[in-house]
Amino acid sequence: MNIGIVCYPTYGGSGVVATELGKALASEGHQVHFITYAMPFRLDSFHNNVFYHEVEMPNYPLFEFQLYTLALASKMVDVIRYEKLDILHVHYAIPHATSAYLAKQIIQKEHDIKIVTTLHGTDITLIGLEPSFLPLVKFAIEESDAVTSVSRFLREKTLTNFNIKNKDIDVIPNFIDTDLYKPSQECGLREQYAPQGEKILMHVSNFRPVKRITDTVRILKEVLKSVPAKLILIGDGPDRSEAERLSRELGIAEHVRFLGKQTGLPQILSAADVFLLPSQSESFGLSALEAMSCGVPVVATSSGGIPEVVVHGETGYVAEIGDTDRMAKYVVDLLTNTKKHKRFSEASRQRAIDEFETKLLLPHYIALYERLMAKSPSTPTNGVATPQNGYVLDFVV
Ligand code: GMT
Repeated sequence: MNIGIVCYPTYGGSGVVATELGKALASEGHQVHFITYAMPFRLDSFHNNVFYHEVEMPNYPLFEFQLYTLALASKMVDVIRYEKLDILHVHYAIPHATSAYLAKQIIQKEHDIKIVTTLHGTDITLIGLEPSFLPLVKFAIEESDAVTSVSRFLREKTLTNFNIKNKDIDVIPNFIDTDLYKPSQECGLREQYAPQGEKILMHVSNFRPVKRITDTVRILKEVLKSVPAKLILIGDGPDRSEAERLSRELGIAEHVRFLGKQTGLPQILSAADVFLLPSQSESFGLSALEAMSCGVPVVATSSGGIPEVVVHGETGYVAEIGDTDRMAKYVVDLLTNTKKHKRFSEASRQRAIDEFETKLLLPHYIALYERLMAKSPSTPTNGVATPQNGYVLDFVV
């Protein structure tokens, strides 16, 4: 199949999922065309069957605000037309699903493109609910040929928040390459930051308010009352300076290390004893899954889809949002009970393999694409390309 993938290229879960999906599809022989404004950060090397189309943003003095939604729609039309896309899969509804709708309208007389929208999180739970976006998000969801969400929680939220009645939403959870994300020789991090054998708490995110990263500092403060420990924070974003300030105010700055954005996450995660995810809202929690796959138990909030990933009392613990004392108790419990920690670590790894391995979940996306193509009036039944409105479609069996 020829598949277009649209995503945010920056440090964030939806871009990671979209890029890993594209790479996995390409390795199965599909032609994958990424359409976005910058190279997705996980597309850092050459991959067969992967192409990248950059959205150009014209500078014009009259436009006080950038018109990305429109520039993206035009680029979509180009790629659909000249790369003969079968499927256009957009990740994160705003504004990608709207651009895709526009592109489909523009090209529909010559080409029957199928639009798949994957909902990831705050497009539904936060920013999508703003009056400036809500009607557009609802419309784009209803007009997509297929919609997927990354958790059951997000599916329910979408149906209720947007009052959607007649649309099936397939739940396809986030996935992980467990051969890449596995317990491994760590990268020397423990030696450098915990030389006295201190335990390591870790958190990875883009430090937006929704992640409540200051709660990781509060948890560490409590944990330090009973266990020598260090907190390693990976990533960057708006709440970093507040977390730095809080760690100084609480007198524990020497136990907190901010490493900024990093690559080589599997090795970094392998150095952790416990992963923290104290989010206010989390539709899935890909970073928790990455930690679990590396054999690191997770202590998190019970918000959103996290309990679909972290099994309380088996692969980690969940607590109420903001209950840092309870989360600290859970952390201490894991850090002071070697047998339990080992059991949780093994169960975490096993759950990643059994439930979320890429090889298990990729076929769900492929089946969805095939289902849509089978519905297409232009899809031939004999594997031979058919002209439609003077336009020849590629058909790959
Ligand atoms: O929804 C967001 O805030 C953006 C998105 C991203 O690009 O980081 O994150 C969401 O998508 C991830 C991948 O599906 C999920 O694992 C995250 O839980 C989700 N974030 C939130 O719901 C806050």
